[in-house]
Amino acid sequence: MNILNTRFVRGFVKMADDGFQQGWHERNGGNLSYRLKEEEVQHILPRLMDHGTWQPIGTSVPGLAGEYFLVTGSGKYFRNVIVDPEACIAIIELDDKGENYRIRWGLVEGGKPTSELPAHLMNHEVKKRVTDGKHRVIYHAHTTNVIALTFILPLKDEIFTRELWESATECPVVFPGGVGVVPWMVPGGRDIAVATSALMEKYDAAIWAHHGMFCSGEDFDLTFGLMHTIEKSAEILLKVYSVRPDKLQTITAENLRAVASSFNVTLPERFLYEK
Ligand code: 2HA
Ligand code: ZN
Repeated sequence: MNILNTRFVRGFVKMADDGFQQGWHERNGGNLSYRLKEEEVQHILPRLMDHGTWQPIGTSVPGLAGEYFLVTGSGKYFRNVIVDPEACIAIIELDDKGENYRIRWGLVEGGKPTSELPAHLMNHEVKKRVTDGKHRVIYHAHTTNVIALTFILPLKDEIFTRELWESATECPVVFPGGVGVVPWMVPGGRDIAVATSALMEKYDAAIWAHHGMFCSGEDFDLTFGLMHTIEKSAEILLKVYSVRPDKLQTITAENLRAVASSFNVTLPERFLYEK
């Protein structure tokens, strides 16, 4: 099957363009990865190249040994993914230890997978384990309003989660587990990957202070929707704080508990503290 016509490549390309249209991917900002299903790999196997050389991932992900991923390319622009996917994205295969990768398709003009490959793969490894293989998408975007909030709110999971839940009624239903926050760190390496994947044990979203956000999900719609919901909530909150230093009224802890019981979600008590 022509790889460009597969459902997962089309979904990936659409999501990259959706993110660009939102303004979250200036220049080469952001990156996206998808863990292929076994049957998707089987379908495209005859179209993959077999001569790529093995390269170190920069970390070790034994839980993903032998898996295939569709990833954006390092230095490639989200803006161009829809125009020329074969030049901007790649399918990579991991070796049997989860320590090296090789390119099996894409990046036809050269290049390598996203500079955040360690963070993507370490997040995938955690999410594959804790969701029993359900989560397949990891998405990193430079979400403007979330980034702005990291300059004005304390960098604590409890505070970001509560403030974001309070800013739009559907938030506690969309991310009942809350959001984690990684303090400012150098991007692109193993350290920030370790810090982010530790948060992915309990959250589906992790904010990188002064940089952006990582989201994880089962498919493209859910993962994009999570990023979109959190960023919109941050936009509302920032607008509120731009008009006045405090809120005249808000969604209270009691209101949040009522939403949780009505929508059958459990909100961890540590986010429902008295103010
Ligand atoms: O440039 O977003 O975090 C890609 C990135 C690095
Ligand atoms: Zn980034």
